[in-house]
Amino acid sequence: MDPLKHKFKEKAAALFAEMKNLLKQHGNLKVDEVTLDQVYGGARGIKMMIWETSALDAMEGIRFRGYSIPELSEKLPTINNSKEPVPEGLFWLMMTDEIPTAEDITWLSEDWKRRANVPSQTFKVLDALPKDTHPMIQFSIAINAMQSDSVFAQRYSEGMSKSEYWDATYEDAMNLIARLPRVAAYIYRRSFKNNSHIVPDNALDWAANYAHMLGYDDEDFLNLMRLYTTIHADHEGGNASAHTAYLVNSTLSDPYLSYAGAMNSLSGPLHGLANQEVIKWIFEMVDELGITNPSKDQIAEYVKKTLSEGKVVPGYGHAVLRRPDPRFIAQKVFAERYIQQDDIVEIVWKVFDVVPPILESLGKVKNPWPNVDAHSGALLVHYGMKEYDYYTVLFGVSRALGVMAALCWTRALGIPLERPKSVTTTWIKQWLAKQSVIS
Ligand code: CMX
Repeated sequence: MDPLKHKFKEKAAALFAEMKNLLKQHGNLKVDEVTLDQVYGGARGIKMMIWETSALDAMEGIRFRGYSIPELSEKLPTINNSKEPVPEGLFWLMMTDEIPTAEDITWLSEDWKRRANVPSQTFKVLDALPKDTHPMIQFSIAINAMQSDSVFAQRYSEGMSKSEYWDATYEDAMNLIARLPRVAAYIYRRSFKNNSHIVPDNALDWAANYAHMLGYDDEDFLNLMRLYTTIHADHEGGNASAHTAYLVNSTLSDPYLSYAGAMNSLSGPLHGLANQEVIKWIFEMVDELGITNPSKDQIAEYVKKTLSEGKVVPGYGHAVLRRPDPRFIAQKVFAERYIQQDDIVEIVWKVFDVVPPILESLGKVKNPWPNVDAHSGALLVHYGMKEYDYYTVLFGVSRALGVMAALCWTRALGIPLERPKSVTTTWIKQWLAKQSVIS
């Protein structure tokens, strides 16, 4: 058994026993109350699922196994002279709740290389699609196409015992993560670079190799990809893409089918697609104003126009966060460190000054601050990746780390089929009448 799987097995067995004991002793205690606002309001804040790999605090932002992003930068070991944390380290941490050694992540990086062989039909399926198919649709289809290789589906059909579900999920999770950069880079090169594909460089770590296969070998871009794929990896379980994967996987659909579902969810403009919408919105603003360095007043006017047209300001607001997203801040710090001067980056920083007071003045927006998507596109444009239709695929490659680690935990804990209760408005009115609230 490989060292990560071995460690995971021990940790998972211990948590399983603890969970059983907690449920036996306290299973009928209430952890939450649900208001009518929450029932009609997208189930905001209702505690109803287990997600071991990260937790989101409204004020502090994301913590992965208790560590903030700056703490991860300090504590996670690096490889290949990386100046940024590498996602191999974060994945190990999410799986084991332990900071890995440099040796651990070197092993993991090599293991993903061994698993990276993409089933050939995946490329044939992609090649059959019109070239202008949105990259996220191609990505979702490609993940479904790889499903024929699912260890979970194969072993289930052979009568696998429940106690082995975590093991088969682990194999699929590791294979899927290993293969995504190749598939995602293939989509980029076929959509935007005339089908001129780039072979992997096995001397590189996972994120750097992805950057290389995309066609960007600048050392700073490799570091950007390491940071990008680390900070986008997980955002607790309730966000739409993670929750979709959790729901689909709860039916014992295998990790490929679950992750394709997650990617369809990430493709929405209120979620992952917002990263393309931000840059599109900035490009349109610059085009309309006819200048590359608009003033804060000009940006404010453009923001007001966007709102008056009944649209949202992309990259701002969040369902949980109530402060600037630390993932936005991490990217700002990256830009300050690596980029001397860049018009689009400067626009992003001016927008950061201008938008919050305007959104606050609407009196209804709960969080006027930037989220992760407000900054990422400007960094990509700086290094030459201007094809913003592709940006959500980068997010999707990264998000696999958190979701796949979490699915290993979910299957190890034997979490059952998810099936919340829905009600009708008629039921609500009858219920209110019983509370003597309405007659
Ligand atoms: N611009 C304009 N209006 C906004 C807004 C924004 N950025 N953010 C919230 N609002 C509006 C909502 O549309 C809602 O208006 P109505 O009552 O008229 O429908 C009102 O403010 C209250 O919304 P909220 O409770 O503050 O926010 P929600 O939890 O409902 O929604 C989110 C959160 C992210 C969907 C929303 O802030 C938004 O649409 N932001 C822009 C899109 C975006 O950046 N999404 C990426 C989020 C991060 C990610 O998942 O990747």
